[in-house]
Amino acid sequence: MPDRMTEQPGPTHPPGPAKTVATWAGLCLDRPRFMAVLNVTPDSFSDGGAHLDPEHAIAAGLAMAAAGADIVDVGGESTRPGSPPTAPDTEAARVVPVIRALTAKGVLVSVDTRNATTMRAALQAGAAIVNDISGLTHDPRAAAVVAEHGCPVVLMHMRGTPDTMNARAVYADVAAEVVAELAALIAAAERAGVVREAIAIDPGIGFAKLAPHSVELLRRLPELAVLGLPILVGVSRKSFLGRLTGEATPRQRLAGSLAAGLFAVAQGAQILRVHDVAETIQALRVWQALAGAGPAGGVSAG
Ligand code: PMM
Repeated sequence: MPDRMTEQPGPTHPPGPAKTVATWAGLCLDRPRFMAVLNVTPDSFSDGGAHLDPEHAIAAGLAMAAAGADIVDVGGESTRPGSPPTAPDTEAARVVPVIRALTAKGVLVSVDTRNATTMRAALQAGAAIVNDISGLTHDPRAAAVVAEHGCPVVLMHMRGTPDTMNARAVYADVAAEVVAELAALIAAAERAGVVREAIAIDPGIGFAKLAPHSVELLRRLPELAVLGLPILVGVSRKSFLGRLTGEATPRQRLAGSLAAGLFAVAQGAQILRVHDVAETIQALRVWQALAGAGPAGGVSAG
């Protein structure tokens, strides 16, 4: 597995809307970065059950890092629409051994949780980043944990909770409302002591969004740049791809995920949250070589 300090040059940004080059979580965002999804759950919509066994999860996380993931995002709670909450103790027991093993091997790990006790346990186990689908609103102690640790944090937009969010997917102007609600999340995090440089934002594709909302948000992703923070996007295997293609099985949505991921990068996404790391990097390399955005070295002479 490549050490992240000696990583090979990866794909560069293809031509598209102007982006602010920044560093976040120690990663220079002069090129697209990849956050790999590792759900240590029995029931996640996209890969539920595949990595519930810690040994399998650790092996899968190492393979994702070896394939080129910049971050491995370890989650212990299913957040698919309608899913009930997981007890934070159960969640922490799932993620901590996996985080400890991955970080011991030099992998940069984020913890995908909305619970402060799980954040704290994960950070103590070596996680470097908090990824909170509730944007630090679900648990009133969460922002303080992030502020105290001074760690990078992903603030994702959603409304309600996974079991109520679909009923909250009502917008007059989805992009403008998501920008305004993200701005409010950023302000609240800053009031709690989180420094602005620590924050990345995420429009929350599929969270309190129906398929047309997700499509419009991706088309209007450049509007999020007004917030001046790194943009992370997760489209991988999501249900809007099923709506667009008729493919009902999340694991069968690789082609759609690649198309949507490339589109998101062209629209200004700087970090892509993906299940299929090698395939995504391959697609991006080819696309940017054809677009003339990447080094010719992206294509071998053979
Ligand atoms: N999507 C899922 C879970 N966590 N976190 C962020 N920041 N962005 C996302 O789009 C996101 C997330 C959905 O479930 P999955 O883990 O099965 O992909």
